[in-house]
Amino acid sequence: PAAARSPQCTMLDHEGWMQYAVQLSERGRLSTAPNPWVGCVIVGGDGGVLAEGFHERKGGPHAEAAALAAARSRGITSEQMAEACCYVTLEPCHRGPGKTTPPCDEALVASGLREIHIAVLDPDPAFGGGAAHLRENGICVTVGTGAKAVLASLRPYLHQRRCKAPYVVLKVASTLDGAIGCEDGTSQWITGPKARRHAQLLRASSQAILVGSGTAVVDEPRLTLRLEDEGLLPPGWAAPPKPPVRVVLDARGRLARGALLDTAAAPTLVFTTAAAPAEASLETDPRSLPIGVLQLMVEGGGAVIGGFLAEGTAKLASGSACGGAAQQLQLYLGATALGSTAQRWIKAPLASTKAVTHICLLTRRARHAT
Ligand code: AOF
Ligand code: ZN
Repeated sequence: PAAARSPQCTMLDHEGWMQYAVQLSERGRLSTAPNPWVGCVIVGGDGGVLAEGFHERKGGPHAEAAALAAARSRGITSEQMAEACCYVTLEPCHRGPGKTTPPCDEALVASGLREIHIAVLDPDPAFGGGAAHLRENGICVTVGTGAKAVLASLRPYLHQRRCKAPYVVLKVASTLDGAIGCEDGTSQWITGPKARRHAQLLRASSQAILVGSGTAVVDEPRLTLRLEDEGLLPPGWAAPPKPPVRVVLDARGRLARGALLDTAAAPTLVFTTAAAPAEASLETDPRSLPIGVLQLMVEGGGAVIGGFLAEGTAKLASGSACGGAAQQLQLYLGATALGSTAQRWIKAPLASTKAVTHICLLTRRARHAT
């Protein structure tokens, strides 16, 4: 039976408190994979914050567990909890095989809370069912509060759990006339410092970064993070526990040397085909590769980006529920290839064939222009 709604809670600005919980959750964005980033705030009957928490890393306390621990350490009584309202961005987890921490639904029931707002349900089939468990225990549960913001923030996690494939972000730095580089390599910096900082954060929120062998050989990118050196970590955010895995598509085995093969900086996974000479095959210890890629960032070059987009168009045309091979485009726009500085960027979801076709045209032109 649903508990009677406590009058205090109906007075509160539910959407506003959920926005606050989303802000808390973002502090874990770079560090929680393969888990989702989640935030939780418990608001007392008088409208003040009793406790809050966010999930920082797999194996550590979940957002709800962190908030409940904070409430205990502040001496919050179960009477105060009974009058409080709890906001959590993701459905509290339920007992399931392979869980590494205690289930949050049971902890919430034991806390004495009577009212809980959940923004979105957990699509992870192993740990869903928390909302039903809370209701069965007499807690008044509202699902959908602030859902729009959480759907946007948690998209990589939600996509990965639903589609069993990473959320793929294509990053393209392009001039307004559609060039992504010059033959002599002088256009390395289409982007200005602001856009490059943004791209660093994009790398940090990805668990893998992919390039083609052309980019690997010509640009010799390190594809590593320089967040702390450059003071790019937003205040209060937890740093990524590991550098993203570097992935190189190297069909013909051209990657014989270079910075990407220095695996002291980050692990590198090289995909070759039978067309590669035997001596190009490299040994990788699979145990050194972190698992759980929620977000994959594709950094180029033109042929690889074009390949992802072409495959995307085909999948979209076939009506695939999970969309194409890529889900988002980050397009950094600079004025000209030489000495230009992109300080603006466009983030576009690749959910329609129209968008993909448009971008395909752009990158095809770009390839011809280089
Ligand atoms: C929550 N709150 O803050 C998070 C949840 O191995 P575990 O114990 O960390 O459980 C992992 C699963 O818990 C993860 O796959 C997802 O379904 C859920 N994440 N749930 O109640 C949180 N991060
Ligand atoms: Zn949990």
